[in-house]
Amino acid sequence: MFEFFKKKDKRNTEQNNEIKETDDKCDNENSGFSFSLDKLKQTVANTAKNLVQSITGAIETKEEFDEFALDDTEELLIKADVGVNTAAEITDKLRSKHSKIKPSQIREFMKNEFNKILESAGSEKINIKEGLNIFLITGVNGAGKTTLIAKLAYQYKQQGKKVLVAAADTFRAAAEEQLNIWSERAGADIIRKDGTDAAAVVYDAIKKAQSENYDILLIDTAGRLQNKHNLMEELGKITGVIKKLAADSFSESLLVIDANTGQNGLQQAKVFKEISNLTGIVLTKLDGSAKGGIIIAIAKEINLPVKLIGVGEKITDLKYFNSQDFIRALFE
Ligand SMILES: Nc1nc2c(ncn2[C@@H]2O[C@H](COP(=O)(O)OP(=O)(O)OP(=O)(O)O)[C@@H](O)[C@H]2O)c(=O)[nH]1
Ligand SMILES: [Mg+2]
Repeated sequence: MFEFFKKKDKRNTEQNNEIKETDDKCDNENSGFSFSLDKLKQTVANTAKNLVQSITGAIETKEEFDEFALDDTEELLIKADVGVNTAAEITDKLRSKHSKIKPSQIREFMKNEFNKILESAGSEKINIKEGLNIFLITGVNGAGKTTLIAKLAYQYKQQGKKVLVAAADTFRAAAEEQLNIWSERAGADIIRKDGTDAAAVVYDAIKKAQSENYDILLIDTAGRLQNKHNLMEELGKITGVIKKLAADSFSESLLVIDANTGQNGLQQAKVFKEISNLTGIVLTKLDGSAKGGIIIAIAKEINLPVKLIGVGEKITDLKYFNSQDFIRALFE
């Protein structure tokens, strides 16, 4: 067990070094939260292969939607990570006797279905207003929470905002150190308190943010899902403190999901939604992933919008998610 943590801490130290080297290479063309359609296309190329090309390639040439073609469609949708229920629902629409859709129209049909699903999941805009904005960042181990905080801190600092980071991952000593290095690089201030519980760190951070007029407070949390009871208790306490001290400033409760975890990500979203009043999802490591279909599953089955995507390890590799651009990048 201790070996595991030692290994993980060593991994984090290595990560810090890597970050130091790579984030010097910030390319201005790619800075800020926005993303060109071409770059998005490159990022989702593997997802497009898995979710669009493989399905259209197999189905388009069939004569009609008989049971074989319908089964194939459903299986391919499941393989592309849109979720079992979503795949069944989409296939049922094709099976319906009112459906006049021909296999040759599968591409247009999927495009419309995905569009409708993403639109129904709510606004993708990050909620930012005048005054203090608190972001609570949750997710399982290694999903990319600390990296996300660094990226957010950097972007908001670039916009001239006053940014404070709270190291409420008190579970692992190296986690605070990792956050410290990241925050320094982003130019943000950090609140850390060795040997206390996470809620106490959050309490101090909110007090400081309020009295010193910060614009943004980013709260990093521990990612232990192994013990759901502890996690619920800790996150419950943290959200309790935020609501008590600064309910009006609680702008975003974001769950970080690693795109490569596929259907596991859906389970994570279900558990965390119960605990921490989620307002949206951040999908990290979309770069190179073939499992971006999870965005459809999350929208349909958890009813939460993806708000941001992680597209690499550099500090500028965090982009707004826009479902219309996502659909265009997949289908055009
Ligand atoms: N390629 C890629 N790597 C990423 C992205 N976001 C994070 N990572 C990498 O994922 C690894 C884990 O990131 P962390 O930010 O430490 O994850 P965490 O959720 O804070 O992990 P714990 O604190 O252990 O729970 C690091 O090596 C990051 O560089 C991304 O968008 N793309
Ligand atoms: Mg972390």
